[in-house]
This record gives sequence, structure tokens and C-alpha cells, in this order.
Amino acid sequence: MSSPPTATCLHATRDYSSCNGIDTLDTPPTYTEFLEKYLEPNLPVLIGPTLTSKWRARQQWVRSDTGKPDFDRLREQLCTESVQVPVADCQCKDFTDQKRSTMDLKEFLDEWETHSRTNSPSRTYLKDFHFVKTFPAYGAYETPDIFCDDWMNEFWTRRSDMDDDYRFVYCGGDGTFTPFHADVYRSYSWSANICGLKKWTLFPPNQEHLFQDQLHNTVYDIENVDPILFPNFHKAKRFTIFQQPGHTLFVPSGWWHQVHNIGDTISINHNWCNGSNLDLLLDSMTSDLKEVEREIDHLKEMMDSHEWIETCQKLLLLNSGWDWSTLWNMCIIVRDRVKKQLSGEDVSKAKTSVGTFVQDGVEHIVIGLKE
Ligand SMILES: O=C(O)CCC(=O)C(=O)O
Ligand SMILES: [Fe+2]
Repeated sequence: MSSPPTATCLHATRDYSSCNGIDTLDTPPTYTEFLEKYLEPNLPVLIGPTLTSKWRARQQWVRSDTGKPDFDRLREQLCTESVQVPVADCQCKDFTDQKRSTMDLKEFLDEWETHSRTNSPSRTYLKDFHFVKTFPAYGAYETPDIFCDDWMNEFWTRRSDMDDDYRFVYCGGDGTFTPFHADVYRSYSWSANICGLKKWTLFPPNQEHLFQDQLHNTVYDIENVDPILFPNFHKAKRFTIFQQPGHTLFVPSGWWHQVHNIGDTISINHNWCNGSNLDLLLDSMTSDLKEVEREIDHLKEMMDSHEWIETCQKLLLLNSGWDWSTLWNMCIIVRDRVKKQLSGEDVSKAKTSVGTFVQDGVEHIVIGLKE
């Protein structure tokens, strides 16, 4: 595929007040439609099953007679060797998340199948499983073209200092859920449902004051909100959708959400970013950095300016997983790739396309660094 056009505006104004529902499309939009109607305005969209119908995951992970996961085939194809997978205990809160641990994939599938057979709710949710990294040759799915301008996975899969990415599989029985959150670094996500039903409740940005108490703790479970701590939560604008098998949801940047699985559910999702939400990532990192600076303000006098910046960046990396150099290096990788793609092309075209935009993005970060 030739590379898709990228957004050209760093500071798109986004207005959510006129958003009264989530668009659903029977057939996938063209890239230009997706860019103009959803990516740049930062609005969600649910896309019908043609986008995923040819995927191996849709064809082989689900039994055609019951619509349920094909546990035997999953074990046969994925458990030839022992694989450790990350799981969350949905009944155990651990700070702002669920208690996490790892378990053997076969053990997880056996346990899940028992719950499924006996129609008993599950509490163990396999989540954030780096499927492509674990099974690089398997080919469970292909990233849809509209989600291919993905700087995060481009950068992370090319990094030699770190073995990580943002390409996940989620598997959970009836009753498993993901608590209320906005995605890491305010990245986008897309989530394709393979089987089961997923109930999503989405909250547009700019109403965080309604979700937070005076100590800046955020609501954990929107179905159990303490009215004393969060007296205004009910005022928050929200949209609920039920995602059917085969359907794909685009979750925009900074939209808070909670997800409940109804029946046995498998989904594939990626976190990602590009020129359309780089400014939101930058804002998110800037506010994380300010928080770090506030927390260690009492140490500032003891350090010279270089030491202060280094310490804050180290803590930012520890707390958020990113620091300025992460963001910078990601932009450089993308800029170099775009330069290569454009070399030999018409210079006037280069000036109005992503090359200039990425350059702007990098300069924007340099300004951020200087401030
Ligand atoms: O499917 C889930 O449980 C959570 C997915 C999610 O939060 C996302 O895709 O952003
Ligand atoms: Fe999410």
C-alpha cells in the first residue's frame, strides 16, 4: 500500500458539543473520509464487518455453529509451546487498574472454557497480550489501511533498545471488563471484535473535572460511582454502543471509556498516533511533566538546571513510559521515512505533504524542550 496522506494541522480545534451520537458505517470509509470526518475532528466511528471478514482470527478462532471461541483450535494453534500471557483480575482493584499477573495461555484457555461451559461469569481477563510480537508469522489479521499511519508501532517495532509495541489481543468471558480510563499518552485506539459482544461507554474530552475528586482520583467503575466523592459524574456527556462480532471501533484521542464483555469475547486492538493527534500527545506529556515537577519541587533548589531537567525526564519516563526524547525519536524516525519516500518526488509536493508537517511536529517539540 502507498503511504496514506497525513493530517496537516497541528492545532485542529475540536468541538465535541455538536456530537450527538457515534456514527456507524456499513462499509469502511476511504482514508480521506476517515481523516476528515473522524481522525481530525477526533470523533469515534463504528465500522461494519467487511473490514475484518477475511481475517484468519475471524475465520478460525470462532466456531461457526455457536459463534463462541473455538477453544480446541486456539489451543492447537497457539499452545504448541508454553506461552506466558498477561491477565487482569476483574474483581480486584489495584490502585487505578485491576490486579495484573501472568499465566500460561493453555491454562487460561482451559479455565475460560470451563466458565463458558458452565455459564459462570469469569474474572480473569487476558489483556494487553502482544500477539504479533509473540506469533510474528501467524497472520491473525491485517491492520486496516485507515489505521496504517501509525507512528507509535512504526517506532516501537524498529527500536533496538526495547522490545515492545502496542498491538494487542484481549480475551475474556462474560462479565470481564476494563475500568474507566483514557488511553495511554492520549493515543488513539482501534478495536476489532472477533466474537462476543462488547459494551462501550465513551465520554468526550474536556469533562475530566466531572470524573475527578478533590485529590485528583478518577472514577474507577462507572457502574459504581460514589456520589459523595463524584457528585457531578452523572452530568457527564456519554455515548453507549454495543459492538457486534466483526465490527471495529475507532476510539479517538483523550476520550474516556469503560468496556464490558457480554459473553465470551475476543478482540484485537492497537494503540496508535500520528500527525492528527500529536498535539494531544504533547499536551498529555506536558501535563504529566508538570505533575512530576510539582511532586519534586522541594528538591529543585538542590540541583543545577541540567540535573533538574534530567531528573524530571527520568521520573516522567518511569511514570508515563515516555519522555521528551521518546517523542522526539519517534518523530525523527517518521520524518526520515517520509523524507526517503519523498526523495525523487516533486519538491513542491513535499512542501505541502507530511514532510513539512512532521518537520513542524519536531520543531514544536523542540520549542517544548526549550520552555
Ligand atoms: O476491550 C477492552 O476491554 C478495552 C479496550 C480499550 O480500552 C481500548 O481499545 O482502548
Ligand atoms: Fe482504552
